[in-house]
Amino acid sequence: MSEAVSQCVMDLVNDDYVLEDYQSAVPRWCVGCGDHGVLTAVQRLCRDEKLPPEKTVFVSGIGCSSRFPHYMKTYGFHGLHGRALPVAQGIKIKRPDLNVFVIMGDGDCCSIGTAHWIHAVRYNMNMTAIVLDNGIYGLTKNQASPTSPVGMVSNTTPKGSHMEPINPISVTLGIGNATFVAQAADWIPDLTHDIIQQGFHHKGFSFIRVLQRCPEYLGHRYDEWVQDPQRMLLLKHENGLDISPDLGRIYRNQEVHDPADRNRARELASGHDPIPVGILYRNPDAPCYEDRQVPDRMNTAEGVMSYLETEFDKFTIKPAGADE
Ligand SMILES: Cc1ncc(C[n+]2csc(CCOP(=O)(O)OP(=O)(O)O)c2C)c(N)n1
Ligand code: SF4
Repeated sequence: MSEAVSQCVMDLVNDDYVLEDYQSAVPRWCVGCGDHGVLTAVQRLCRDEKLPPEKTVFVSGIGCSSRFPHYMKTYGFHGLHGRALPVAQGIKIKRPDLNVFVIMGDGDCCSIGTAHWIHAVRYNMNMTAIVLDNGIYGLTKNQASPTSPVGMVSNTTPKGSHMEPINPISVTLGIGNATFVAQAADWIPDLTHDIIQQGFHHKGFSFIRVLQRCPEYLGHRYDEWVQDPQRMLLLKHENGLDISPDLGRIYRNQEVHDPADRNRARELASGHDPIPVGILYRNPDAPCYEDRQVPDRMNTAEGVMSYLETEFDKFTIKPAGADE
């Protein structure tokens, strides 16, 4: 059977996927951890988009949230704390055909991984980065992170955190090359699914912050917003999210926001109450880093030979007058 025919047969066989095709190990997160809902939203997205598991890779650092790749029946790379993004970039540059997702905690992305975060936004490679922001170091059992709220008592802030947290979406919007910035909340799973889906379809680097509950160490952080849906501000637009009637009945506080409007996105991002959720900013026209690359001639034996010959030629001692 020719390669083209066998690929065609594979495509037919894999035409329909079910959730089980993406479910792997049983998650070991605490009961009530917000990561569970995000995992399900992402597995639904993979099914809805019919992503071939063998063409999909989840990359993470270290943290509770970074266990994510273990729970996906796709390729995965559970790397080093703070280093998920450069690993994902390496994968994408060599295998642009893969669907690349990056999962980070707030410590992972906004503390030790900050330099990689800024530059990944700048490179604008085509991948979907999700930050599960619980405002705490969960895996290492309760240390303050850069997104911890003022006053939060933890092992490293026994008298309460006194520093203002950084706002990951405001920071990302401040980077000139940002092309997709969104915010979701784990307790609105349908919306989280839709936002990540839009990020997946964006050609470029999608940065999605998910407000995530950590009942173990910061249990009541979002209680007021969970209990009062009107304190969430849903952003909708014909070029953004379409809010379903069911969701709209519960979350009536909505704003029509054009994701092309970066200035309004910045204002919205700094809002804490109500908390904005949806697509804050999108620029679909910026070039991706990988599209700017010239074809890599070092990928083939002929390419390597021709490169070496060019280089060796520079050192060839030519007989006098040979250049004339
Ligand atoms: C280089 C390095 N520094 C520190 C650690 C210890 N460490 C592991 S996970 C973690 C923080 C986890 O917090 P976060 O990234 O917010 O993820 P969460 O566990 O809350 O999901 C730290 C400090 C490490 N593994 N490697
Ligand atoms: S410690 Fe917090 S973030 Fe980690 S699994 Fe438990 S609830 Fe989730």
